[in-house]
Amino acid sequence: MFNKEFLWGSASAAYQIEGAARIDGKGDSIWDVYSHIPGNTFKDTNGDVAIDFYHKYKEDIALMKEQGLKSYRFSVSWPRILPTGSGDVNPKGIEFYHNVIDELLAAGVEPILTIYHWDLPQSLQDEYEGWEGRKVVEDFTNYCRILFKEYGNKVKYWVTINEQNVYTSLGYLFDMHPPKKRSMQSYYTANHHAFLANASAIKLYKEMGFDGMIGPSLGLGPFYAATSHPEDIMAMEDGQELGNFYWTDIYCNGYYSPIVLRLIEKMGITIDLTDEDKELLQAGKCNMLGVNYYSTQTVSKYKEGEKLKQTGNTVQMGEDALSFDQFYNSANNPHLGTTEWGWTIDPTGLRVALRRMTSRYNLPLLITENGLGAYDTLTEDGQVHDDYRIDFLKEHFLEVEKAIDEGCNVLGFATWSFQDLFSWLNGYAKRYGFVYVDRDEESEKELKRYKKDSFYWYQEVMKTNGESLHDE
Ligand code: BGP
Repeated sequence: MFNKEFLWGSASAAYQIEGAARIDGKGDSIWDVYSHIPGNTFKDTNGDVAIDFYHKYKEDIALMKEQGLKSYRFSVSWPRILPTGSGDVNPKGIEFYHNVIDELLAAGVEPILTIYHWDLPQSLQDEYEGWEGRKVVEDFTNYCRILFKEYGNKVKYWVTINEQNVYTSLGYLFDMHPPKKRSMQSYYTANHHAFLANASAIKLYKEMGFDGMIGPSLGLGPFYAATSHPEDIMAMEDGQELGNFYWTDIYCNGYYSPIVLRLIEKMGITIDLTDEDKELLQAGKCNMLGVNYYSTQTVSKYKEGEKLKQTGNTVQMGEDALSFDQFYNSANNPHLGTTEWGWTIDPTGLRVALRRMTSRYNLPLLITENGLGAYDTLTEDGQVHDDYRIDFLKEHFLEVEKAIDEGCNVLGFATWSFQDLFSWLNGYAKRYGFVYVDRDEESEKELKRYKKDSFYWYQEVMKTNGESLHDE
């Protein structure tokens, strides 16, 4: 059973929806620059216009109200608030998010604000290599101070950093996101600074006297072992340590686990972990963990010549992308099907994720992303029959209900996404929304919105607080 306060919701991110990339004083983010370099994104698409939420937010929020959405997770663009990352504030940026938040509140939709969803100000990348520079901790904290001061009395749910694991992996190991590097050392350095920035933000939030829920969202893919062979079980253990607990232990316990520290050291990596850092990590523990869940990861012990090629995005990683082969290797899971983009579909994996997090940390969990990326077809009479999306979400919701019944404290579920939006590496072809946005890679057309079948289905789920999930 879902309790009456359950935050049924949906999510998005600034760069993927806002557009208005270069107006009203906004500075460039690393994505504004990166997506304009040919070859970096699918069909060289970018978020210059995206779905123009910047101008259409009232229309979109009216649709949220019509659907009965209880919460909406969106992110603030750092360079819209601070065009050069630090220094002068852009009043138009501040005003825009006040407008969005006020509109949401007036529509009865609880705002869930993500502070950082990958659009770092380009100036900070230029000045000190972005996340690789320690100064990012100070600049991020300063940016947070502005947001807390402006919006802290209106917003009760804060996601500090979105999927630190994903943007650092894609940006520093796989060479698929900015800054398009391939360096294990850079990866761990950038992560260390992101941990400090996250902790510093949470510490500040508490110091400023706010009592809302705050924490990061991890891209949480629980690890499975390919077989019951003890060597595969050890591969899974290493996978969990390096691929899940590395992040969650620091966020929730406030320290690096000794196993992770040792595994990192074995790779010849040094982390500049000072006594002050240790204190900060302790002082900045989250009081809620955001869970972005798409699929599980099956691993086995690496054997020469059996390296499984990673799939999953239209833009593929290079053959020589860095990996954790010495500890574990991706394996196929014969029990699971995949999406049209090769992501395994595993609703039970979400329950596994919630259970593992609860038994390890016993913290409130907020599902901040989950959804199905698919090709949708708009019919001549303006409909989208996305029964596959309904099936996907229904299965995941039912597993969450079981996890709650088994003792997990789940605050809400934000599906990815409310509207169709720009997919970082897949242009506009891979759609996730309840609302179809009529545009493609070639043309923005009129960016008209259409309600999909899933829009009405989710409306009923929310209206009945999940009861309708059990209808035949
Ligand atoms: C998550 C990101 C989102 C979103 C989602 C779907 O990792 O936090 O921003 O993009 O994945 O990913 P994709 O668009 O690649 O299918």
